[in-house]
Amino acid sequence: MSGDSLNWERSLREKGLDLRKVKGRVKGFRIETPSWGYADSGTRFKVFKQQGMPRTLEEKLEDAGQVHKFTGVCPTVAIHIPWDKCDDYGKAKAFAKDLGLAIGAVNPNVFQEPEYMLGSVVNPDAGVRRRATEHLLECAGIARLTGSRDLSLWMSDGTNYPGQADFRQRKAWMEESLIELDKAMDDGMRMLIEYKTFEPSFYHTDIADWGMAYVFAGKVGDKAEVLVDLGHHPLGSNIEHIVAFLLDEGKLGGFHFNNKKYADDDLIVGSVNPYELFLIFTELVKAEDDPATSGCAGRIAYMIDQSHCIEPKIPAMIRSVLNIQEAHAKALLVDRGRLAEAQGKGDVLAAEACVKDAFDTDVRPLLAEVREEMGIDPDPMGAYLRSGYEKGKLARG
Ligand code: PSV
Ligand code: MN
Repeated sequence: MSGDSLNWERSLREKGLDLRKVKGRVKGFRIETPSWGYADSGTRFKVFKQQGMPRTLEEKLEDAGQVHKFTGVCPTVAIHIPWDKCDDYGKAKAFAKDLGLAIGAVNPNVFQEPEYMLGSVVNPDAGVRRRATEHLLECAGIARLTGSRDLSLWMSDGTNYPGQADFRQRKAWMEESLIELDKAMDDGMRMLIEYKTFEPSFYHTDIADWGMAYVFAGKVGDKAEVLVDLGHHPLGSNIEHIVAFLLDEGKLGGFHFNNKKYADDDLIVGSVNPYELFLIFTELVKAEDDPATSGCAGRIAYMIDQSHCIEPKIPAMIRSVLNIQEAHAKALLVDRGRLAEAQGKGDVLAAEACVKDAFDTDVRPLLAEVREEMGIDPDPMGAYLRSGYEKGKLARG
């Protein structure tokens, strides 16, 4: 069966899958885009400035509105504070609403101020630790004003040299700060704890991997869950295994989609390793269908975290959304009955072929049909490029 792409209609028929259900799940899958992904960004070596970049939160929301308009599945926009700091969050919320959008996760930023050179909530200076925790509390307040459910925390803290700091002391400070934040959060709000193996520090990171994030989430309690950013693992990590493990523990709260080839985490999701993305979705879809994990799977915030460097921003975001939808749709086509049977028999090759068959299925015509049924253009990228919005952006100066 390998080689040619499989036909999705035949694939559905042969597996006895319900077309309406598959389409319904594709239509219902929401993806949040990041405000910072629309603005000028680059690497520490160079920011290649593009023309017509949004300068305010309102302009970023306008651009995000285009992604939602042409894909139909991106109605929320994550904000980063202070990058998106504004005087009136109620007004920003209303502005978003007029565009058919809502403000999504609020991301505190404890990595930019000069005071944070040696750390934020784990800085050796108590005054700096206080300042960083106050910023987290401020963001909880902002989330209340914007009506956001999620506070998405990436703590950049870490050290560069052996002996620079006391790991356990820092662990205690981290815990203290997160617990204080938890107390300031309303019921129904969530704290998503992100991990990253390295960068900006290179010797150790205070929340280096999913296990550490899981432990902190456990200490904080019910509101805290783990956020998996696809770019934040050592090379060779089996991310789908981590995803399945966290789902099984009921502690997977969010995703940051992107692609990493070596170290950076800002490439278009699914551009380098679409099979990995599909395998991750296979675990997610399975967890949605399992009563033991469906509660956790149903709460997951799916967000893109990409600051594109050389790509035009809105098309890059649209491409990311399309890649995610393809991976999701393919995962919906895995023949679970056949897979369970092969696994039960220990038939390694049949099990692997079962997963690969779904991946090899060309779901693009299925997605085009879904889009038509949603009343949008079956070719979101083409429709956006024809719309003239890119040209219109240039008027911003
Ligand atoms: C850090 O690399 C990260 O993934 C965090 O989610 C930040 O909030 C985001 O990127 C933007 O810098
Ligand atoms: Mn991230």
